[in-house]
Amino acid sequence: MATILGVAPSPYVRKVILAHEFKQMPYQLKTVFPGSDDSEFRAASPLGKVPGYITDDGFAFSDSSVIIAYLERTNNQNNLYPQSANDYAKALWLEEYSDTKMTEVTAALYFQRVIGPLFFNHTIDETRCQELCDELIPPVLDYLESELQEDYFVGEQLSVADVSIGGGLINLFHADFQIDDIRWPKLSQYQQQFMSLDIVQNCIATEKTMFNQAKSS
Ligand SMILES: N[C@@H](CCC(=O)N[C@@H](CS)C(=O)NCC(=O)O)C(=O)O
Repeated sequence: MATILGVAPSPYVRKVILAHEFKQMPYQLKTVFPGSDDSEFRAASPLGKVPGYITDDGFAFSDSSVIIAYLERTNNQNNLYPQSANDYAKALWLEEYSDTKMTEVTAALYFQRVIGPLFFNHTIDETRCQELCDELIPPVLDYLESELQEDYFVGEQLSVADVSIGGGLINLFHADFQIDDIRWPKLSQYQQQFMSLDIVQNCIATEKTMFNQAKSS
């Protein structure tokens, strides 16, 4: 069975877990924190970033986008890459946008309000939260609203764009950021639908268990 090295609340680990769940591929999660010196982890992830990954035949590498590309090559069910060249390019672009610009701002708020206080003894910086909520996150949501089709970001079925962007929306959910359904009606509806998927509910439940353990330790 493949091993994901990382921590469930990481947006990039979450993305890889969701991809496995969607493609119905077995995996185990081995808890490794970012920056760990664990030699098995460093062999998979020389930069010390999570997720690292070890395939069921022992091949090790890292990066959520690379892991999903590998999954698509090795398993043909529930494809996360759209068929047409244009849709494929669009899905990869939205994955990239989510992994960079969207994560930069959503993970910053998630760190301020959840990850920092629970795991790093961090005191919430309210001025930074205000800046994120009022100035930095809204333009990202404006862009996503403009790109959203009906039920999915690309085509008629879930793709790597949804797994990636949906994961970013979970950051906002954990951080108590409400997506205003007047300003972002499609995205607000999309978030509700995405979060109601069983595979997403399971991910959120695992993450909440970790939060509760951290609270009580
Ligand atoms: N491009 C990488 C980014 C992974 C990443 O930045 N992970 C964060 C945790 S959410 C990390 O390990 N940060 C530690 C560091 O940057 O040293 C991916 O898609 O997997």
